[in-house]
Amino acid sequence: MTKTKYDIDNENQWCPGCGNFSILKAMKQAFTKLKLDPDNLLIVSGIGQAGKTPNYLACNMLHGLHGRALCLATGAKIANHNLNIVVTTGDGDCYGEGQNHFTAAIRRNIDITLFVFNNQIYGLTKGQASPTSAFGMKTKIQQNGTVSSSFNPLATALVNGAGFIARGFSGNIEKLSSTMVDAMKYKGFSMIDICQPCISFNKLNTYSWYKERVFDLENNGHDNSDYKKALEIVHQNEEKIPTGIIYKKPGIPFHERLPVLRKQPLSSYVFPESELKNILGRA
Ligand SMILES: Cc1ncc(C[n+]2csc(CCOP(=O)(O)OP(=O)(O)O)c2C)c(N)n1
Ligand SMILES: [Mg+2]
Repeated sequence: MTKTKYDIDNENQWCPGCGNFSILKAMKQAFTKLKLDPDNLLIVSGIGQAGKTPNYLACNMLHGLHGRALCLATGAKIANHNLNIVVTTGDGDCYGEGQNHFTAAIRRNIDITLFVFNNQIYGLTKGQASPTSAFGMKTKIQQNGTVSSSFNPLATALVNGAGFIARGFSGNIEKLSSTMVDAMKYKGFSMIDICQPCISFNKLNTYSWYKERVFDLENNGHDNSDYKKALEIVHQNEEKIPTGIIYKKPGIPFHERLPVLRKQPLSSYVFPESELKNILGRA
């Protein structure tokens, strides 16, 4: 693989053949295309195999609690508006433990980019069902099959007002990295739900299972400004898996919604002593 300035020589703990390697490669390609300064790039994660990603990149990193990556990223963006922030998280981390933070970040339109490594399983803890596991899928724990309906992340994002939603596939690195570039250029909350086979614990959604179903929306003349069409696409059943940008519309990001943040990032704000005294009732 070509060397990039985001390479780092840390021991990698992913299983050989894991789809995460392709996602990492696509990220490096996207950062290279965007000429991002590693000093001005922050990767935030929660817990899981996907959560280990920041350890494998030479830039700033914040590895937080399970399900809480979006909260940390929100704080970082409020403190420093110029920082490029990418959250790398898993389907369990983001749509299970972190589900409330997922919708909160969308509704606030935090200007960050979310990459969900969606292998439809809890990988790190060795194969329990995740929110995106297919209904009825059998695992070591769910021996008679899952009893909850599968969570639909892109439909959730769309109906909660997300301005940039896309689906990627780890089996097509070129396409994935170009979607990542578009997501990072977008001003506001952008997300890519990335289909990624877990070769060790998900025996249903395998590489060949995805290969047979994945297709590129852009080759099919999709107009990504069409909300009704996007609604239809995010409700398509899993026999056909559309990839690429599903919906895109401009919006006002969170740090431009609040008057105090519009003027400066929180880290440069000097709280007036008089206001503090008023609040504390000792004026
Ligand atoms: C509060 C809390 N609950 C549960 C766990 C155990 N745990 C660690 S990772 C994980 C699931 C990770 O799944 P996912 O986000 O899909 O990531 P993957 O490993 O599949 O990439 C769980 C349940 C934990 N570390 N902390
Ligand atoms: Mg997972």
